Amino acid sequence: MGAGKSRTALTSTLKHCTLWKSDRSPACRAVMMALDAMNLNITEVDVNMDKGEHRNPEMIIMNPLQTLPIFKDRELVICDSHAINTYLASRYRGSAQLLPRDAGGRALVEQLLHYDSGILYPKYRAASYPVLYEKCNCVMPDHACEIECAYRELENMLVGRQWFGGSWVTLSDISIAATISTLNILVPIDKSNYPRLSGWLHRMSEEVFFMTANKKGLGEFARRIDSSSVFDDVFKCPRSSEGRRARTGTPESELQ
Ligand SMILES: N[C@@H](CCC(=O)N[C@@H](CS)C(=O)NCC(=O)O)C(=O)O
Repeated sequence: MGAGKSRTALTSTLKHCTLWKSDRSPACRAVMMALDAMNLNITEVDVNMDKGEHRNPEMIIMNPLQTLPIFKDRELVICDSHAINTYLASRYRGSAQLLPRDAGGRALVEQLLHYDSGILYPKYRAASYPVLYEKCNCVMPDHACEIECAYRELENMLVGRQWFGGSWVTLSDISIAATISTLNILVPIDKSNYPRLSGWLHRMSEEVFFMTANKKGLGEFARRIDSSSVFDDVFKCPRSSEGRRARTGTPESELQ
């Protein structure tokens, strides 16, 4: 049973919170999925990374690393998707499902978040940036090999379990799903070599939050990779998390 299907919490609107994001970024999609899984509405601002908007002076003041996502809750600014998600879960939902409250359960989820941040994400970056930014039109064999190595590790982690962090969907599944669904575009996951991993990704793709928060950006990333062309039609106005969900055609009632 996934958190997306079992949610009972009512939608909360946090008017004092803003997320600067780009849909094609897996790190941003991880935060958007967590927001949707927790039924939290905040202001979302689209930033066009192809135009370098994340390097504008006002963005660099918030995040000297010049990356997205950037999250602001009143005066607090957080610039890492994993830290944003654990903050949101513990500050606003106390969600024992997505982020266990007991020290051991939480450490297991955090271990996977560190795996995503320290192992998976650098592989995504190494393989995709030459295609996104250097006019390279394929994933280099060394990078593809590194990604296959991660698939093997993840396949082994899933022995005897349906989800990475425990018996249900946790924040670790959400972060890993954002990265792995994107890597799957660069180096498709072979079902016969990685049956558990492809089964898990299929289960994740059926979660409501995956459909509302990951699908569209994944498509944008795939088109961007295919064409290496720059999207100009990116939605520019600040809007609410609720508005983004509505555009996917998913009724708000299904999110509760
Ligand atoms: N560990 C960070 C990684 C953030 C990151 O590297 N974001 C990418 C987009 S997915 C970025 O902003 N890259 C800057 C660029 O493409 O110029 C997180 O999880 O938030």
